[in-house]
Amino acid sequence: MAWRFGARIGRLRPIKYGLGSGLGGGFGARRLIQTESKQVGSSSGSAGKKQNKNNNGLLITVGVATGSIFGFYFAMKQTLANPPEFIFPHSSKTDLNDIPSPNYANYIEFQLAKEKFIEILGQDSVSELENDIETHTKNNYTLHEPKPHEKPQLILYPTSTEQVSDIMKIAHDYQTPIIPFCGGTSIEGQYISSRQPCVIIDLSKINQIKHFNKSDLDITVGAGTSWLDINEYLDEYGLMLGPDPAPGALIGGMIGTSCSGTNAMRYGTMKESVINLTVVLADGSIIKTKQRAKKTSNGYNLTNLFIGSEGTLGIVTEATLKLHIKPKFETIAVVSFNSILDATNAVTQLISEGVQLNAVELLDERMMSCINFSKQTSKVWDEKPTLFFKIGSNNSKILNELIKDVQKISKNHNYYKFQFAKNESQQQELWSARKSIFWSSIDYGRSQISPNVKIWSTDVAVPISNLSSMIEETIKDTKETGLYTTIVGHVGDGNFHCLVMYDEKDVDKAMSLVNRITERSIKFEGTVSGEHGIGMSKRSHLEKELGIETIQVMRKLKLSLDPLRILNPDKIFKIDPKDNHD
Ligand SMILES: Cc1cc2nc3c(=O)[nH]c(=O)nc-3n(C[C@H](O)[C@H](O)[C@H](O)COP(=O)(O)OP(=O)(O)OC[C@H]3O[C@@H](n4cnc5c(N)ncnc54)[C@H](O)[C@@H]3O)c2cc1C
Ligand SMILES: *[C@@H]1O[C@H](CO)[C@@H](O)[C@H](O)[C@H]1NC(C)=O
Ligand SMILES: *[C@@H]1O[C@H](CO)[C@@H](O)[C@H](O)[C@H]1NC(C)=O
Ligand SMILES: *[C@@H]1O[C@H](CO)[C@@H](O)[C@H](O)[C@H]1NC(C)=O
Ligand SMILES: *[C@@H]1O[C@H](CO)[C@@H](O)[C@H](O)[C@H]1NC(C)=O
Ligand SMILES: *[C@@H]1O[C@H](CO)[C@@H](O)[C@H](O)[C@H]1NC(C)=O
Ligand SMILES: *[C@@H]1O[C@H](CO)[C@@H](O)[C@H](O)[C@H]1NC(C)=O
Ligand SMILES: *[C@@H]1O[C@H](CO)[C@@H](O)[C@H](O)[C@H]1NC(C)=O
Ligand SMILES: CC(=O)N[C@H]1CO[C@H](CO)[C@@H](O)[C@@H]1O
Repeated sequence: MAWRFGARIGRLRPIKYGLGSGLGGGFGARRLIQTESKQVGSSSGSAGKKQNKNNNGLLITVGVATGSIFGFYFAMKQTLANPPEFIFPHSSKTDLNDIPSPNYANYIEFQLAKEKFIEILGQDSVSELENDIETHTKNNYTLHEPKPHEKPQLILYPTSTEQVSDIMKIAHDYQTPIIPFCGGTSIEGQYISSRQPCVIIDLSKINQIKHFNKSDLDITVGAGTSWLDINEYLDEYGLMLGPDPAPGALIGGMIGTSCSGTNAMRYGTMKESVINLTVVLADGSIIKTKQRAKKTSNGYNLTNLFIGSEGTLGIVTEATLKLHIKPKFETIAVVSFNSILDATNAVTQLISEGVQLNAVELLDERMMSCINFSKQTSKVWDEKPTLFFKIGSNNSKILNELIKDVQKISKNHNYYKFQFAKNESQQQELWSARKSIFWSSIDYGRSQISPNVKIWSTDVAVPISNLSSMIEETIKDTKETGLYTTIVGHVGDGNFHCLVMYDEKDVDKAMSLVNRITERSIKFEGTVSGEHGIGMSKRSHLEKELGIETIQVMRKLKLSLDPLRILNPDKIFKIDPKDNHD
């Protein structure tokens, strides 16, 4: 009997608080005592009841006494466990409801922190200017808009890893929320100042090319370096970076969102492009994730952990990146089809037959007609689903063979028209359509839908064999809503964006369409975000994709690296049970 009590008490629901020392530790310890005494009491009580049925007074007393002794014993054992539960929770996961709300700097503490920031950086690198605040609140493409009060109070401009480390030490001491910021081109609400007070660290001044090693095909740069500047620097060596997101994006932010772009099919995403990193952690420690060797079997891949973590785990200050040799010969082929299904089936066949392509972009007929409409390109286009191919090789004969392969397979799928560029200027002309999609869509929307048209872009990715069905169902769905939508897809990666255009009065209809498209990707064994990330827009979708337990493991990692929850709070998943944003 007593043994059974013991066993039950020993398996009491563990106390999962314990966010480390300070705020969390104190809180956890209080809870521990409360819960334990309550549980011990109730266990003994129910045992007493059972014995009562046997109508044996002595047994009851013995039962209760043994219960209390064992209860006490196991409570002590919990407390003395190694490490004690109130210092470090024993569970492998962290449930949102098992943690208290974070506790951030009050007004006075924030003023003290601000003085210290100025001491470290100098007055010139600590900005409170209206214009600076605005440009670090959102961009013109943001899908998930901040609320009017969600603005940073300070923008800091450090120039070295050491300064970032000093800033984090202060932020840690005063529990000040910090958001790392690079180009500010992310669109899913990745740098919303959801907590007050809030400080943005703008890394754009850490922008040196530190070391270029041509023979190893790697380059070490500051987090604030522009990918376009790196490509310009590498041009004379015939080298390039893989990822190509928005022109304004900088390396640190590209790592933050694990971005890609049109070249990802051939060269991989940011996840495949980083060799090693210098990272400043929440408490100000500086780490290097590994050495420069490309191949390694050296334990946890911390480089990978930081890529796509949206500034929630650490601040990247320097990165060593992989470089690619530009193909000596590259051309553009543009192939239109009678149906979108023919186009996607052609892509599936090209990929399954291993035809080496550098990029495959799909524009649907509505996108083509927006381009036609807006006259952003010198050429007039067939208003049909169209594939844009980048095909490259270091050998012109091989290039010609590849073009023939693309033509042959497109023919199997009844192409409508096949064109390829024979010289540089034709290449630019053909690719210009792909480049103009965003402005063409806006132009069309403003003139045909509403002068205040809004555009929300979905970002799903599915396994390539499911792409045709995914797009087909999506188009059927969009047509039924009556909303105007265009599609641009990095279809070689199974990733496509459906741009939903709407007037403010149709916002509910538009959002429910966006939600259906996003969640449809899960049915097709895909993801709710192929390249734009989660931010605050897609947290609930991510939970549906991965399941609550996987999110709890992410939260556990977050709390182990950033126990005070000061690094970019509220992004990717919730860290506060009182967070009411959907
Ligand atoms: C017109 C347009 C086209 C786009 N096209 C593409 C595309 O083709 N492919 C694509 O993948 N994306 C695209 N994007 C999205 C965007 O360009 C990418 O997400 C890009 O990677 C963001 O980089 P950034 O420097 O602007 O990051 P920011 O917006 O500054 O930051 C992004 C995230 O990273 C975090 N962060 C910033 N700096 C650091 C750091 N040093 N350390 C740790 N975390 C950090 C931030 O806190 C934030 O959560 C496009 C956006 C626009 C507006
Ligand atoms: C947003 O658009 C407005 C008006 O077109 C422009 O003045 C402003 O500079 C843009 N902001 C950013 C951050 O690009
Ligand atoms: C590349 O790295 C190797 C090893 O660190 C070094 O010997 C060589 O000098 C470097 N080359 C350049 C161009 O920096
Ligand atoms: C570790 O992660 C990096 C970044 O995503 C990736 O490039 C590299 O291939 C990974 N390394 C290993 C050994 O898995
Ligand atoms: C990557 O590792 C090399 C040592 O092999 C180091 O010199 C370099 O600074 C590291 N890169 C970063 C960004 O930390
Ligand atoms: C493309 O647009 C032009 C001008 O808007 C229009 O005249 C033409 O019919 C369109 N082309 C096709 C093939 O639809
Ligand atoms: C490219 O080719 C087209 C068609 O063959 C020709 O009209 C044009 O003049 C060429 N342009 C250049 C710069 O050679
Ligand atoms: C996705 O494709 C696989 C084949 O790779 C297929 O078995 C599965 O049924 C498809 N999923 C859906 C929802 O159609
Ligand atoms: C020397 C060299 O890089 N050769 C490559 C040229 O491209 C073909 C295919 O595109 C490769 O197989 C060669 O290795």
